[in-house]
Amino acid sequence: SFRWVRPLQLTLALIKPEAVAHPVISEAVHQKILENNFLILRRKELHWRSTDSQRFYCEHTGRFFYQRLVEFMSSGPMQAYILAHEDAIQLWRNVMGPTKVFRARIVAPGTVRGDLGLTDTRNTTHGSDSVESAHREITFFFPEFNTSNWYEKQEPRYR
Ligand code: RTP
Ligand code: MG
Repeated sequence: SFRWVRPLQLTLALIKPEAVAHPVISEAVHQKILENNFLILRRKELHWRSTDSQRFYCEHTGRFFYQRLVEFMSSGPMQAYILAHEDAIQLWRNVMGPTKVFRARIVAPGTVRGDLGLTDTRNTTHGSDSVESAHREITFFFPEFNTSNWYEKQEPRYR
């Protein structure tokens, strides 16, 4: 019998600097990616200048946490991933858990932020929140990766 399989969706995931600074933590996040059967299409380590950080988080300009977020994200190397899965955006956000770490610890133990997050800023990971932001963020980190080309290349698959 054949079962319709929905197409793969892309998301951009980041392992933030405080996690990359402790390989046991970044390795645990990497294991979570593998355990959840994401396909890793691209992966790289990079160190932002504060202007990169400001550009990436421009939607949060003026929020009370903006300045410390921008400074923190350019404080050391991080790792960027392009992940593919059915409903990758929502799945990765579920794996990360809530933004606020004390909330994550109480309502979402077992998630990345619930188990490994330190503060609301040093909360281990980032994930795109919509198809539009995934496209913007993938292009931000991997300008040579053509997302629309990738989506078009996917054929309906049966199994
Ligand atoms: P992210 O963008 O990092 O995947 O997380 P998110 O959608 O859950 O959170 P968002 O509202 O987009 O915020 C981006 C990052 O800003 C920091 N933040 N701090 N202190 C605070 O109340 C606060 N709120 C947000 C977090 O580090 C969050 O990841
Ligand atoms: Mg966000």
